[in-house]
Amino acid sequence: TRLILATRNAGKITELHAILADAGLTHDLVGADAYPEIPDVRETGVTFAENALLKAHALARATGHPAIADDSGLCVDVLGGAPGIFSARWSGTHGDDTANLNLLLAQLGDISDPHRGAYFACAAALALPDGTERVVEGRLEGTLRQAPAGTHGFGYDPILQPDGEDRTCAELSPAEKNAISHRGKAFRALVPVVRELVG
Ligand code: ITT
Ligand code: NA
Repeated sequence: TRLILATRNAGKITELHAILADAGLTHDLVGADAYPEIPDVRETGVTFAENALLKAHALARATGHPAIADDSGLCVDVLGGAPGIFSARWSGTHGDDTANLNLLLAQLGDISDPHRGAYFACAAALALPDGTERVVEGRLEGTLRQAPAGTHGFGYDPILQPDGEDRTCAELSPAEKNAISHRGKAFRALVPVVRELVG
């Protein structure tokens, strides 16, 4: 069965292929880039779950196939949860991971370690062409470093050190990150739902 991956973020696509394959999903995963005629979805929701559902519904409706979507971001305690749903465009340029990360580090300045708590959040949504929908969430709690470290992953990975780790997410191997990440947790919870509703 064809299952649309309603995202254009290359980092997410890489991780989702590994997470879903490890969970035993054998569907034919087709990215949104295979449908260039379908316009980008406007993320007008105010929560990760709302935005993930918007993306999944748009692709399911437009393609006639079941679609899964990811909306995710970094929530910083001392910033009241920002950048949150604005993580991809925090610096003003959508998807400029380096500019987004550098702006966030500048905003935190030298705020000391115990006050640098943050978590990654991921909402994983499934939508069917008939409008059926499900959404589940996962989190990865940690602390923000003063300076980036590591080359794996994407986005804010070089500055988030998961609780209980001495490395940043960008210093973990892809398999190590997927085992504990917000995205791994959310999509492993979505797999049985896909099995039930899609087959
Ligand atoms: P799609 O909407 O096409 O999926 P996007 O990049 O716009 O792609 P989001 O709106 O969900 O996706 O934004 C997610 C942002 O949150 C992403 O750009 C990263 O900066 C950050 N982020 C999410 N998951 C992350 C992770 O695992 N590691 C590091 N940063 C992450
Ligand atoms: Na978003």
